[in-house]
Amino acid sequence: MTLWHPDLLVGRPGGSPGLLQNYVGGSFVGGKTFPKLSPVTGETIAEVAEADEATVDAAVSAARQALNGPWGRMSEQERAVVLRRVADELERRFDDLVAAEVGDTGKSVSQARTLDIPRGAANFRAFADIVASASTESFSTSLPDGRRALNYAVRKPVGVVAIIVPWNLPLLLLTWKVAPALACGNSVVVKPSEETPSSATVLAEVMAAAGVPEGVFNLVHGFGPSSAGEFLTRHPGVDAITFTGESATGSTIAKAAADGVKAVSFELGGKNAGLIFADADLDAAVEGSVRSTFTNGGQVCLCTERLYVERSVYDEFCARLAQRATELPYGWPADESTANMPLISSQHREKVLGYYDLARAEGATVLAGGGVPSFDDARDGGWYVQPTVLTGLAADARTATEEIFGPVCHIAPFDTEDEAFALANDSQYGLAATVWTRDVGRAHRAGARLDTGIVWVNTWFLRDLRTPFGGMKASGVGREGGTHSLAFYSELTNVCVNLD
Ligand code: NAD
Ligand code: 6OD
Repeated sequence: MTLWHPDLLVGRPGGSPGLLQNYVGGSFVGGKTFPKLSPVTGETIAEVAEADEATVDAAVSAARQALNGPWGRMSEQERAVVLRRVADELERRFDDLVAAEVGDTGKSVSQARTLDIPRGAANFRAFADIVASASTESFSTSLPDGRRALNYAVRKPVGVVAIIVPWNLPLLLLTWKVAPALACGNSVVVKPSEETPSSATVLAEVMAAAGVPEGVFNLVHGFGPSSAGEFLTRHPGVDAITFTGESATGSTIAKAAADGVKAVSFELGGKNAGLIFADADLDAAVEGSVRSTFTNGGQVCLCTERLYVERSVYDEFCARLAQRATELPYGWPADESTANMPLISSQHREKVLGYYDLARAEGATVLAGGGVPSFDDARDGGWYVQPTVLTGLAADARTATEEIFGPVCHIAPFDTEDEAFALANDSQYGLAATVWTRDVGRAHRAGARLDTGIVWVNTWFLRDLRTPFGGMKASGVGREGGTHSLAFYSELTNVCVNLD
């Protein structure tokens, strides 16, 4: 059955909607549907089958059963071979996945082609390599009373892993968790965001084509509360939950996980700081801040919403960033030059525009943007906002402290390095920070003193998948990436063999 109609999902008006279904135990299954709207035009582009409690239950049962089948008997090297086949198949379905991601989010084809979809395949290759070369510890033991033993650890899957992800980088964030979970021999039930059901549905087809055994990968569509998300996190058959999304949702899921004493990994929100020192290459700092603020419509958890600039270059930096914000091309997603994208939903646009209004009420100066663009075509039915640059807010203003998740930043001056680090750390969040400086000593001091899971120096969102990824404070619990992912997605059994 063809479930997929890429031509209808490129964010242009005029197509008829397709149907996206759940994937349980190797079969596509339906349900009551809800509409998926294009962020570009507001039109319905697909109908999505919502998983009810029985469908979620069937998905968890299928995942449990798969652990007792051929998947459960494979070695790490054999699973690595399957993961590489998944990566190959993702590349074969490249155009469909680009269309899926662009259709669901309204992002530009150039971003989907260069970031989102390649990272999907890269995630599977990286974790195939990581698991195939992973080792466990062993100890030759000799006790004071003369007894001797060999201790060694055996890595085992955790079991059935629930994977719940948001809408901003749908395939990238989903595969970032599916790949290590499968590499470690688990089976998974995934719930993509209700806003972005398409690439996950293609991924289900990819899993089947790559020969992943039935029940190892299951997909349930739907919402959070009283829907597939809650049914999944409360299900007693789920052994571990990995979640990416808002900090408040993480808190709700933590409560559900507590009832079943389930392991959790949380990648949550941020209000990330960028520090621009006067010794920085200012051209690079401006362009880097354009990227870190406006990429993906500012809808990346790693985006910079707070910029602090050393006073001697503050005026120049503000003027240049504001100028660049007004120059970013709109355009349809299919146009290669498009830099702006719509927000994901009308509800999210209301939230972001609410912060634009609040910023004015809190006394901000709007250096760029602050409103809604007008197109005189079908995009006026979509959810665009202008990239926005603010100054003049008090340090404790809500606009300067709460995560907005849109194309907006606030810029404030600083005078000393200590002050810059203190301003950056003055946040409930601790996900990422970006530092622009030519002073190598300062770069290392920033790494040591900034309370964030990631510190980028003279770059932003440069990723090596072997490195620890996650957030401090309200930005998360735990680390994934490289062997840190193996630690979450596997259990270790220590075997102690008496040598006497
Ligand atoms: P969200 O928390 O609203 O939703 C995320 C997912 O959780 C969705 O699939 C949603 O349906 C589901 N969900 C919602 N309520 C639930 C519940 N009660 N039980 C189970 N599932 C539930 O987040 P969003 O709006 O989709 O995404 C934006 C947020 O995600 C931002 O805060 C952003 O910073 C964060 N984010 C963090 C990272 C990271 O790596 N730290 C990455 C991307 C996005
Ligand atoms: O690059 C990654 O692995 C990752 N998890 C990125 C998260 C981006 C947040 O929107």
